[in-house]
Amino acid sequence: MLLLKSILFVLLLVLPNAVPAELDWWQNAVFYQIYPRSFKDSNNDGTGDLRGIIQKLDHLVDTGVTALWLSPIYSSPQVDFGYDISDFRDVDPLFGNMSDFLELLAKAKGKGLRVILDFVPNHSSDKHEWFEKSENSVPGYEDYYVWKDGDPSVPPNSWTSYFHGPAWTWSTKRNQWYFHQFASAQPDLNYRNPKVVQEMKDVLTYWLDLGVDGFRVDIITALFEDVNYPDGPLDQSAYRSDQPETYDMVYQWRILLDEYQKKNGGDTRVMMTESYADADKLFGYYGNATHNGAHFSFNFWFITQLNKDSTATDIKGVIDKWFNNMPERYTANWVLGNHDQSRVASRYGTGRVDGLSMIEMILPGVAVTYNGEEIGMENGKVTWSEGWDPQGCNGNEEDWEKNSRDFQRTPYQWDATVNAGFNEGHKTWLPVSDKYTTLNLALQHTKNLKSHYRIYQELVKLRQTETLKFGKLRTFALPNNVLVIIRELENNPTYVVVVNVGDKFASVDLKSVASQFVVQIPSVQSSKIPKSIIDGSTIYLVGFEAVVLVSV
Ligand SMILES: *[C@@H]1O[C@H](CO)[C@@H](O)[C@H](O)[C@H]1NC(C)=O
Ligand SMILES: *[C@@H]1O[C@H](CO)[C@@H](O)[C@H](O)[C@H]1NC(C)=O
Ligand SMILES: CC(=O)N[C@H]1CO[C@H](CO)[C@@H](O)[C@@H]1O
Ligand SMILES: [Ca+2]
Ligand SMILES: [Ca+2]
Repeated sequence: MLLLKSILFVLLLVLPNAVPAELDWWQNAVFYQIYPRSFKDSNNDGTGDLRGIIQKLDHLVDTGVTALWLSPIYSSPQVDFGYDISDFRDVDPLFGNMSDFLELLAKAKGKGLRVILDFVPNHSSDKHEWFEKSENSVPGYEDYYVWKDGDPSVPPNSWTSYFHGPAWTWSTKRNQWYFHQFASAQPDLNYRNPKVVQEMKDVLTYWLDLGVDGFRVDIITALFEDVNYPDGPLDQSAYRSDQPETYDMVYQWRILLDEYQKKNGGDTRVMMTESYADADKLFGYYGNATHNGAHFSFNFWFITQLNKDSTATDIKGVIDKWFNNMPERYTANWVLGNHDQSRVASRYGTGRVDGLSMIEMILPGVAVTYNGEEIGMENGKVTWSEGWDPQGCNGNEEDWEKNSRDFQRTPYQWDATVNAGFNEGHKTWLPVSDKYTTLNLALQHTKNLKSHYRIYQELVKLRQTETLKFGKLRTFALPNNVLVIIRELENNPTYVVVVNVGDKFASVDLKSVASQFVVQIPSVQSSKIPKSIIDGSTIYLVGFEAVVLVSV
């Protein structure tokens, strides 16, 4: 009894420091990105839709994720697959209608899933009513977009669109040029016009009123350009990306979200921003000394700074760089893929799929999963004539493989039935990968089978432990190309991820961490037995093997 009392006493002394306040719902969440066109086609027209997503909500529940982010579902001519929006307040008929969306929202919430919408503020479609009015100089709408006078044969400056060709298109209706960072069908909105600022704030409020849990802000970097649109052989990105006014707009949206919550109650409405910037520009999206910004700004460094040839030292470097630059009050996040990037399996090699999931999931903060990565989907095969993506199709055929983003957008591989279960055998908008008979969810779901999916599920579960929520982080890159990530928290088990980044046999000595470990989650190529005990002093790893261990 005395012993128990003294243990309790010690615990009480230690606990207040060791365990910080509970995390807010989003701070260790996994956000699952659904690319609606390719997820599930409920009506066999070849394109995924909202009713398809409703049918598959139980898959999300099964993964253990607690939030989904929908790529754009708004009315759109689909020039850039929904990122060209002709009505920010309605659902495209291709995906369903508003009642389908409301049903999706209610059913998702009923299953404990938060719903995040894509907010695409930089541009609208050229078919948006605002653009049509602006192009026709309807009073009040003249300055909704960026218009410049000039010679119809010479664009106002040398800037190029991200989708090839000049960033300017001549309007014969207005006899002026309009600016577009992306396709000419995606004219940039003019945020120096207070009416535009208010319109877009109203769009946010509109969806909040319908009950969404927050927004993922598309390509925030591009919002403002230098007011002079300077010409010449200059570093364009300095004038068209990450401008001071852009950060200010993010801070204004954050105020809107916070005030909305204050007024209407409920949980935090979250904002995440998309910028591929490096450290010097990126953290400004989280906020500054006096203002809060996004709850987190996507960390794409695994995508932009690592590849198939990266070593354990490179990976450790990217992780450490993040924490050395991020102010401590912010929440980290890790993004391995999305609909713009080659599939993880294709980018880093199929052998590294589980190791990367383990790294992403054991690190502190938010994890973001692009649909299909949980089963290790690979890039599909799409020929030049089958492709759709303007980034590929507007370029040359020789550059197709390099430019197109269609390969990572092929339909989700649900099972081994016709069209991978995406629909019932009708033509699909992009071809289904021919790998689907052996690479699909149903197969990986098989009981007692070791699979990318089973590993992913286990990892998501592990994130609920106190250690992974609050534990300190240590990282090591060993000379034999093995990466070790340790999470530890007083009075809790220590979790260690060991990843053999290379293809050579390797062994590691972890006895300074613990003399013995229990094997928690082995990668698919591992022969280690889950729940077995291994000695900390010599842990052998075959090429690419990865394993989550827990101290005993
Ligand atoms: C929306 O579409 C569904 C089918 O997906 C249909 O049953 C429903 O009647 C439609 N609702 C409205 C308001 O058009
Ligand atoms: C922080 O942002 C606000 C709002 O944009 C701005 O007024 C202020 O100058 C910024 N502070 C710093 C230190 O940059
Ligand atoms: C990851 C992502 O959402 N990328 C989008 C960024 O914005 C451009 C233009 O809206 C889209 O083409 C990308 O797909
Ligand atoms: Ca459909
Ligand atoms: Ca812009």
